This record gives sequence, C-alpha cells and structure tokens, in this order.
Amino acid sequence: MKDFIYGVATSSYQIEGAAFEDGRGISIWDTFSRTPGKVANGDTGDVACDHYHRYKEDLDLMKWLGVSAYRFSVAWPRVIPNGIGKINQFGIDFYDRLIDGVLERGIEPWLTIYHWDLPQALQDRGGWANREITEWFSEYTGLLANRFGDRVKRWMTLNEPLCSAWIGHLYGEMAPGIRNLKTALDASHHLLLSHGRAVDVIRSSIKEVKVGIVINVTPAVPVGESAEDKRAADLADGFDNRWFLNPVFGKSYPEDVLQALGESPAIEAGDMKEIAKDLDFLGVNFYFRQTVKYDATGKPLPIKNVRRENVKRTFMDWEVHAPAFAEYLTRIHRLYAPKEMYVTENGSAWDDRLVNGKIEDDERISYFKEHLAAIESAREAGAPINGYFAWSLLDNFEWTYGYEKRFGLVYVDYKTQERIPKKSAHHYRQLLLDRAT
Ligand code: IFM
Repeated sequence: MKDFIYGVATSSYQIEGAAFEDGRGISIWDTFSRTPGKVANGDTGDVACDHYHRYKEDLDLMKWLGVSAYRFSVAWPRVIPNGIGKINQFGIDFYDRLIDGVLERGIEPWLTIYHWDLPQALQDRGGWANREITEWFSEYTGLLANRFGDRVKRWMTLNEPLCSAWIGHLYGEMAPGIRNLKTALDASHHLLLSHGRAVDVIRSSIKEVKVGIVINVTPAVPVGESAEDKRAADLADGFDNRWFLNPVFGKSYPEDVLQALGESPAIEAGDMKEIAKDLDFLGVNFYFRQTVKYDATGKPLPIKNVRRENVKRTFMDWEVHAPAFAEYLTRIHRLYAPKEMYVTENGSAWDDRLVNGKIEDDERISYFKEHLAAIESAREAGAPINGYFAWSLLDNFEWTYGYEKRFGLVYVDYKTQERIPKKSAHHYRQLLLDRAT
C-alpha cells in the first residue's frame, strides 16, 4: 500500500518489567496480578521482557524490521508514582532515552498516554469510577505533553476504553477486578471525558501535533437467522463498539443499549460536548469477530462469543475472520467519518514452538496477510486508513493469560531474555523491504 505507515506496537506494563525500580509506583496491574487466581500461573509484569533495561536492543530490532513508526505507552506510575503530585525524574528520564533512541533510528514515536496501568493510589480513591480522575488525567497528560511534546507529534489518549471499563469494572476479569454495572458505566464515561479533556491539554501544549484515541472493535454477527438473534447482535455491537465510538464522534450513548441496561452513567451538562473533540485520527484495534445469541433468560445483555464450529481460531480461541474487519472499517468510515484512520493494533497468538532455534509461525503470517488485504479493500471502499501497527513487537505479558499467549513478531525466551525473530518477523521485514524498492 502506498503512502502507508507500517509500525509495531507494545505497551508499558506488558514489556517493561523493572516494576519496583527507580521509584516507579504501584499500578493496579501489580495488585491484580498478585491476587490469587486472577492471572494464569500467577504471572506478573515484574520482569516481563525487561524492556526497561533492554530497550536499546528492542529499538535495534525495530530498525532491523524497517518499521517507520513505533507505538508505545507510558506507565503512569513510573512518571507520577502516586498518580498526582510528585514527579519521578527517573521515569521521565527513561522515556526521554526511549524517545531519543526511537528518533535516532529514524522511527517516529507514537505515544499512548494510558494503556491500563493506573496508579494504585488513584484506584484507592475510586479510580475511573471517580469523576475527579478527569483532573488527574489532565495533570498527567500535561506532564507528558510538556516533557515529550518537542519530539513526539503523534498522541493517543486511551487504549481500548472498553477493556478498562467493561472487562475491568463489569466482568472483573482485568484490573481493578470490579463487577458492578453502575461502576462500569461511570468508569466508561469518565474514561471518555478524560480523553476529551486530554485532547485540549495536548493541543494547547504541543505544536503541529496529531491526536487521536484507540478503540478496539469487535463486530458482532447473529448465531442464527431469527429476529431475536439479529437484535441481540445489534445490541452487542452497541455495547462493545458504538458505546465508545458514538460519543467520541459527537453522538449520544446508544439508545438501544441504555434501554436494555436500564441504567446510565452519571452525565453532567456539557460532558458529551467535551468528549466529542475534533480528532486528527482514529486508532482502530481489531482481533476477531464475535457470534451472538439472544438470551431468553431475560438478562440485559445477549450471550456473546458463542462458539462457532468449523472456523479457524487462534491460540486465544478467537475466530479469524478478516472480511469482518474490512466491513467494520468501512462502516466506521461511513458512520463516523474520521479524518484519518490507523490500525493501531492487529495480530494473533499461536502455539509458537522454538525448534532448532527457529519459530515457523506460518499461521501468524497468514493472519497478517489476510488482515492487510482487508485493510486494502476498506481503503478501496474509501476508508482513509493510513497505517498499520502489528501487535506486537515482542511476546509479552498477555494480561490474564500471563506469558502463555505469544503475540510477538519476535520470540522472547523469558528465562534468558533472548529475543529471536520469528518467521513472521522476517516476513514483515521483507514486506517493508519490497515496498522500499
Ligand atoms: O495484548 C493486548 C493489548 O494490550 C491490547 N489489545 C489486545 C492485545 C491482545 O490481546
């Protein structure tokens, strides 16, 4: 694809490690991963890929790959250990070194402000469920913008607010592990409001900046042909996708979802306008589509992720279905008309095996090919998609799945921290080399 950025993405808690070093504060993921039964094998991000110490080697890998952009996130508790107040200079210094290293290698840094590692001190004050977080987030954003805005010109406020709101506060499967609908609704609203306010902070502090948000979309298809199942799929789409896309693009929270839930977040006058800031781009993350069934027991939400037989699934048990991706990208363009779109994450986990020093991950290569082709067809249909970030540079801490699931282009031997490019890394590299010639 011409005039198209190819990059890789990572996130702080998943790769950095050094969880208790150089003054970093505790995050909700440090707490959650230590809670028995929450993360597979009791894994934590204490060491992860030790990227805090090995970032130069990782940046060299990116250079070798030939990517032109690197999407990473800042760990809030590394730069402000208690979330507000005292700044940790060691943390700032680390990101200074990282950003300089990225630029020195001719790669453009793309910074995500929040990828789930909330300071525990703020969670102790209610976290995302407390409206005051919009002020805490503005303060944190202001710090990053002032310190890094001279060199970083691409900013993303939040990564996947769905996961923070629904998975963290409704299903309780991610930090902070709460299961309460009202709390989840308030958290979702405060996430989006924090996003809107942060956009102003960024724009007022950085010249020639481009700012966006990253939303993960999961298209929903009905299990059968019945009207109930079709309505159920629409509702799942509303809850998982439109709930976040609508307000960001100036629409209200979806009426069908509000009605089904019978509850609403606490919205104050002017909030919806503040959320709907004009954005330079939308980041879209895509992994799989979901199959949905009407729940006859009368629960407010339908039955999601019904298991389809005879379909291809990744090691996460997620269905591989690239046409649904193409369709949803086109739909976003049609319904919301973002100025620019970037696929800020896409990738897959497989049962990677190291054999004779090699990982022959042909399934990951097929996944990339199919999804890049889907992007091409959405572009042909008019969607202004200008870049793709493979998830992920490295195998890493896959949240509740710990280190069991590997998404990397580069294999990480967690015992030795050796990095071994997989066949897919060589494939991605070749794709970029072919483009350059
Ligand atoms: O690893 C995660 C990432 O942190 C957010 N998006 C989905 C990825 C794969 O599950």
